Amino acid sequence: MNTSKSERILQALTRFRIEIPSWGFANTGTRFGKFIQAAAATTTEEKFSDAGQVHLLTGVCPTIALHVLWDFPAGINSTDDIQKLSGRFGVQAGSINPNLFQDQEYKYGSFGHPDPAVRKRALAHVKDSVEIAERLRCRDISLWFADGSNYPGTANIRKRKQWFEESLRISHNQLAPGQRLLVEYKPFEPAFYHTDIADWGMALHLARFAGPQAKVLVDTGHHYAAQNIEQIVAWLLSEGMLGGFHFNDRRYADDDLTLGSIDPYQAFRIFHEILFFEWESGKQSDVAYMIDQSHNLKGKIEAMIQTVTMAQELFCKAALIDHRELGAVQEKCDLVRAESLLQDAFATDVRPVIQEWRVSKRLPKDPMDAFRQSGYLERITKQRSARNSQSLSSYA
Ligand code: PSV
Ligand code: MN
Repeated sequence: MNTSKSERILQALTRFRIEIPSWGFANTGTRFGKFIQAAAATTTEEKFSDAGQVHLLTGVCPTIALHVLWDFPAGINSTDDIQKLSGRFGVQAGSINPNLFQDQEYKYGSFGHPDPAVRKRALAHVKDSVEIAERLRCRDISLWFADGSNYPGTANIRKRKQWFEESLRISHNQLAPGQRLLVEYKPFEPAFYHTDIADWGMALHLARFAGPQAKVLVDTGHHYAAQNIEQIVAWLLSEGMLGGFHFNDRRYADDDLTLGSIDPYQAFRIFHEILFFEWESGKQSDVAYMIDQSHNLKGKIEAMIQTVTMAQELFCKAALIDHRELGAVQEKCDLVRAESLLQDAFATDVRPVIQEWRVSKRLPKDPMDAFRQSGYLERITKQRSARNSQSLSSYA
């Protein structure tokens, strides 16, 4: 590989960071049941500990996304504990995710619920989440709504849109300067007829309505199978409305598979759109890269390391594209040359340069191998298996 290519990779490595989700270390399942893992994290402390391992070995995951209902047992009063965990395990709190989908009150919706009392309750939870984020100096409050309906005629879609507009604007006005509200969309599930924020256009409208600190969050699993996600990314970038990503891969729907396991070229194309935009506009985009995966069958920490290193590789590959040349051949409509610039970059083995970079940063050359050698998994399996098998019996 020539020096200029290695330099491009090194520049990409210097800036690439990705946030890992606390819920990726916990026991999760499908709607048919949970498969309990002996080493799964059951407390916020354990989630921080596991996230700390991933960061220790990869060096690129300094923050952990937290879900308020799952990670803040004492609500807003948990922030001191979270700060202590950050200090102990070397990872900071990242995006704060309010939970507006799990309480019984939200059976028919949260911001879209016809009962104003439920909407008020949902608003109070978001207000608390903004306060939590402020105390922890977290920039992003990331909102996902399960709101929708299962049968035609059962919900007033226009009224619900209006309630969303109102509540998001109120929530936006509670933000501190510099904080952001990220609005996530999803076409279906758990609602199977209509979902209140079903696609990027709806999320874009609502984010704009909410105010200037609201942006759109793209979860790669939240699209219909044939959708061109990188085009959505390009449009949101050009509108200044792309706030961040929840990365994962999928074969069918919101499968939450590890990034790149099905279609690594897609994640590469997304990174390409971002880097091409940055080159053209001359400014670095302000986009939060986050992982949103829950691993049912793979070991959770290994799956996370696998995902992080895959994301890092795909980002580096995308950084190899010569934008000046791409722009020139696009103008000449030289389709084959333009396409091969992407294909050649994608086909380049960037791993040797990444390994050199890791060594230069005193990181293990191969984070997965280092994890397997470390004894951490064996230790936590011993410590956690009794509690996890208890939770197994409570599922029987
Ligand atoms: C919903 O499918 C989602 O993508 C949202 O981001 C949630 O916060 C997350 O998964 C965890 O349930
Ligand atoms: Mn998500």
